[in-house]
Amino acid sequence: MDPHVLKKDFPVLDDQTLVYLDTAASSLKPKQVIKKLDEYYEKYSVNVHRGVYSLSYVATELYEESRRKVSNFINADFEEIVFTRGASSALNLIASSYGLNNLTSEDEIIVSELEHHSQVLPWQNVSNITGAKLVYVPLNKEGRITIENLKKVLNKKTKVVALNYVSNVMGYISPMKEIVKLAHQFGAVVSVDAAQAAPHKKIDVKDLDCDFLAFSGHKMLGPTGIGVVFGKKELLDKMPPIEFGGDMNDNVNLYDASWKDSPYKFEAGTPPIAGAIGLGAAIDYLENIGMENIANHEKKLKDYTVSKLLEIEDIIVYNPSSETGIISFNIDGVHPHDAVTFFDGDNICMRAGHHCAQLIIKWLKVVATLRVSFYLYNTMEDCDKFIKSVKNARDFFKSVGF
Ligand code: 7TS
Repeated sequence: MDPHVLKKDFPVLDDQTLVYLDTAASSLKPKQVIKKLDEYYEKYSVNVHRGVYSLSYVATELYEESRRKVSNFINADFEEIVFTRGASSALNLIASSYGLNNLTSEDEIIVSELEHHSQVLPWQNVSNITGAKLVYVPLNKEGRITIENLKKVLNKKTKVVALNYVSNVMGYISPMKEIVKLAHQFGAVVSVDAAQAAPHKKIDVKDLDCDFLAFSGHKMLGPTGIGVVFGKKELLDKMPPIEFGGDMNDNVNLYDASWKDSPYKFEAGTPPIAGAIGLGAAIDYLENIGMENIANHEKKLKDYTVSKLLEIEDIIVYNPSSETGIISFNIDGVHPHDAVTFFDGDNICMRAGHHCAQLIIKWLKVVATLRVSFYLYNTMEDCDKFIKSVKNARDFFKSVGF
């Protein structure tokens, strides 16, 4: 893959001075995806599953074809894919439907300080309502989730293990296959937050054997407003809906109603039709390049950039050993929000803050970090521009007494 060629697919990058290093927040969108969205809105922008006319059949077919693409993308079965509004609503669905209906005060839920708020807060809510105990797997010295530490907290009371596959702050890949295997030995179900994994690495839910998995479309070249829950069919079938309304029901009586089978019972109301269709186009684009090529490219950029960063005085990198394209760092003595404003002046987009993962920021004992995250459209030239800007920022802030 040649990122210089790929860049041309991304209209935002028509501004050739722009360096986009904030894919972990949201990726840019290629024209192939934008075209597919335009096509939906221009040619068949009608509702799905209800109209008995040709246009509605077309929209329904494309919406369901995207479900097929998503299921193939992660090696799930078609009925195991529920469309949601994003990873956050996907993770909330899992916790609210499975957690609130299966856990009691006798039970334990394992999470970690490496989680995004969207993974940990829904389980905090389940814990508060059911009385189930929230247990944190201790992180190792680097801030990683390890099997050794998981063994210390897993026990017969553990009913749920809810962890990230790739951390949005540290970029570490959790040993998910081993985590699932171990959790299953204790009879726990595993809910995987794959928001930072699905865009960057091949996922095979059958091989992982995870029970649930969630991700967003907008971090993987797709539109905003679309996310995915994968759930094993036997679990989804037993879980109640958490939203009620049109299209998710079968028979409705005065005081009760029955639901469609999963996944449809979880998709109340008009679903994100354009979002799903756009996500299908994004998956086509990613598969065309190959997930392994994308992962290798990002790792190469990250290794190069970390090695250059470490040559600069006063730079602290928190995750030099990360296996993915995420770098968290600071300029010693400089608040990340001041630094990021400097980078913006060089037309470099990146994020500063707690990245919606305050627990790991507290664990690192810092107020915030700067974060770079690479994707398939980033080049070595982007890395060099970024490094130059970091050097200038460091020199500037030191010269004014930071
Ligand atoms: N889980 C992880 C690991 C994430 O990184 C994010 C978003 C989410 C869940 C939630 O996804 P959403 O699409 O519902 O927002 N992470 C980030 C980030 O790192 N910077 O901005 C959003």
